[in-house]
Amino acid sequence: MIKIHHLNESRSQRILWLVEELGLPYEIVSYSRNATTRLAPPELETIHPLGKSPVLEDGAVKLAESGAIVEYLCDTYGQGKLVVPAEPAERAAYQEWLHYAEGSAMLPLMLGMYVARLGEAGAPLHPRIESETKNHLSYVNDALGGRMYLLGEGFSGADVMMSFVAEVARAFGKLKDYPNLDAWLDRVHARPAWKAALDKGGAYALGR
Ligand SMILES: N[C@@H](CCC(=O)N[C@@H](CS)C(=O)NCC(=O)O)C(=O)O
Repeated sequence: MIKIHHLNESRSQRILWLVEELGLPYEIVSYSRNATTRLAPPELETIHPLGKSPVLEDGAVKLAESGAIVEYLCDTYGQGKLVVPAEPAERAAYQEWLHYAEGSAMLPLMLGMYVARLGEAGAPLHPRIESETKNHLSYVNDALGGRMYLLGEGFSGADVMMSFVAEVARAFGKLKDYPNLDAWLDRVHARPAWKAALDKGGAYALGR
């Protein structure tokens, strides 16, 4: 059975959501962040050297990067349930979203979170972080213009991957100027599988 190593209030929530979308049986192994540092507990390092979440186990497969996990789950179990493009140009556009979420869009948001801890010492970095955050949020907002989901009418792993970007942006109060992105996040939060995953994943302040 699929096993998901899940850290509370983290990116692994979207993997729980995806397996709910796919209607798969799965087991959650839960870990709690340190209340002070917000870091993962050391037990996660016994599962994978990086000590991060999510980690997915499925038979001989063990994966510790969200984009790879989403691609694997959609390719293996997604046919007929989600949009999994096969035509090369559509597949390339889909994969671009899968990589873009963690490879580019999360960077300014994470930098904003870390640099905020520096107080005044971080001030010289704020303009660049702010302009890059706008750059990425505008790009995604424009891509969603007139679209229900990132690939069009059909829900896909691209929406799952990009959801965390929008959630973090919303948690920092940054979605107000991006109505398409804001409305899309409401749409994904309204999906029954999203709600089912929230009930199973425990505390997740980002999504509520
Ligand atoms: N790019 C990786 C990031 C993994 C990651 O940084 N996970 C965070 C949770 S959102 C984590 O485990 N943090 C705890 C720690 O670093 O101690 C992915 O998307 O899977």
